[in-house]
Amino acid sequence: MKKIEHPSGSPAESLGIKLYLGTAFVVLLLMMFAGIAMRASQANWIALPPDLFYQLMTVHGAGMVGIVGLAGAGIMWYFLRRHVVLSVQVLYANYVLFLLGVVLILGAIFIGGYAGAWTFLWPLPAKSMGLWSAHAAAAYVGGLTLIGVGFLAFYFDAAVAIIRKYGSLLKGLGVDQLISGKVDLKHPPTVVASSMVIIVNTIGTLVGAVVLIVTLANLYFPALTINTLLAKNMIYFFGHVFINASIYMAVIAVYELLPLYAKRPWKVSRVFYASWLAATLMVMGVYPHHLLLDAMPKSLAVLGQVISYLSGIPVLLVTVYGALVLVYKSDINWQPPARWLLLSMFGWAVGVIPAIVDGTIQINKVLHNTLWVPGHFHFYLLIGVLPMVIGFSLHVFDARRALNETVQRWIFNLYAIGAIVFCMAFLIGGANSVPRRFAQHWDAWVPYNHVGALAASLVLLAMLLVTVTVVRRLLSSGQPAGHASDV
Ligand code: HEM
Ligand SMILES: [Cu+2]
Repeated sequence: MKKIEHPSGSPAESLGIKLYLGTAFVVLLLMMFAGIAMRASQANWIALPPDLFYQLMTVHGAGMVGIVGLAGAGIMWYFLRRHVVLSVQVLYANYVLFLLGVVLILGAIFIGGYAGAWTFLWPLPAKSMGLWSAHAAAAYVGGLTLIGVGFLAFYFDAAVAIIRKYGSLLKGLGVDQLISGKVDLKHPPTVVASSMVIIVNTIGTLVGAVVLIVTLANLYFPALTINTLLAKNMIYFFGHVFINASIYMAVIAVYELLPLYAKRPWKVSRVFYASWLAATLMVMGVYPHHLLLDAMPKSLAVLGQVISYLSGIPVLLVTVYGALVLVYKSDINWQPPARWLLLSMFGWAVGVIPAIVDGTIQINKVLHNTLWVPGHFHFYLLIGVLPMVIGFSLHVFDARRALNETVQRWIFNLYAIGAIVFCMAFLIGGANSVPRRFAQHWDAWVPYNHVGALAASLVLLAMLLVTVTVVRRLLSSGQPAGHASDV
């Protein structure tokens, strides 16, 4: 494989990316530990008091979603920086706001006892039945708001940079080329994906900020309220868009790195542009699939179902199909990063299937609020997004120091098998009507939990070993590796 040195990365930039990634791996490990504690408690191996279970569930949900967002932002920034001029100060500002938010959230949960889940569903933060104070809820909501402000600044900087170079975000997205049919084969997929994420996640985060601020105000001025169903709509719009945007940021690693290993370029096309445009519109219209059980207008529920079928599909298809075409009969170099990136394609593609099943109204009536739901999203987060982050991290720093192939292969297998079994235990439990978000389980449900907790331990072990490898490379002074757009 041709090794290309980083063309323009300043030390401050490298350090910024290292901070994002190093923080991500440490937090991922801690949150996995919290996850295993929950699963082991459901398996009756340890006895977590229910209040602690829900605190862990809150920190795990918020922590995982937030940190995947941060890692995705790091990946996006690293590659987008090769094409447009980004501000390194904003990169750091986002990081600092993120950390401040985390401190507030940790204090809210472990000092204040806030345990209302990461979704802070209205009016739960204010109605704790004495379990936590208004201040604790305010610290949680305030922490999320700080993180949101950081992301808004991050996207604003990226938006300005793309508009400066390409004229508009729609041009970044390739819409003009899609319409005119004159495809510029040099237009980077990274800019397409980044433009999409900037558009949807700015809107999503702003909606989130509004409902966060209303929630905050209500804690101290109870007369100030919001319609419950409206609040739920806003929260799920924000939550759905944010986690999806994290996937769409992390997938840039596949566009930029897989071509390097397959020694073939990843070219844009009209189909590619059309898929990303479709995803831009649909990711925002699909969130009603979280509200199929609510008293929503039927038309919106139907819209939620229909778009659920279509939403993830275009980008997923062009990406997975593109990845397969890229490696098919290529003389791909199956080094560890390439393996992880291909695993991510598997996890993302397979995880979407149970998601679509659950997005069907008739099925949702039965499956919603069962472990089927964590089953599908752990599938595409644990086996889809995390492998993107891992593949990127193993590739990007100190690429000249070879990885021990045999050891890395074992770690990879351990992770893949553990993660698949772990998700299947959730899915099978859900198919048998085991509810989600229950601290205590009936005896009949416990066998699934045993399998899940065991498999999760394998994942944690593998992740620990990956983290050791990654952190050693982050701490070394080696230069960041190249990427497809240098070729
Ligand atoms: C070894 C890895 C992991 C383990 C053991 C684990 C375990 C768990 C458990 C036991 C639950 C609660 C399920 C229930 O409702 O009873 C849960 C929920 C959740 N997990 Fe994980 N998880 C892992 C990885 C991840 C990852 C990588 C992500 C995201 C990137 C993630 C995001 C979430 C979210 C968003 C929830 C929902 C929390 C809620 O219902 O409010 N988890 N996880
Ligand atoms: Cu959703």
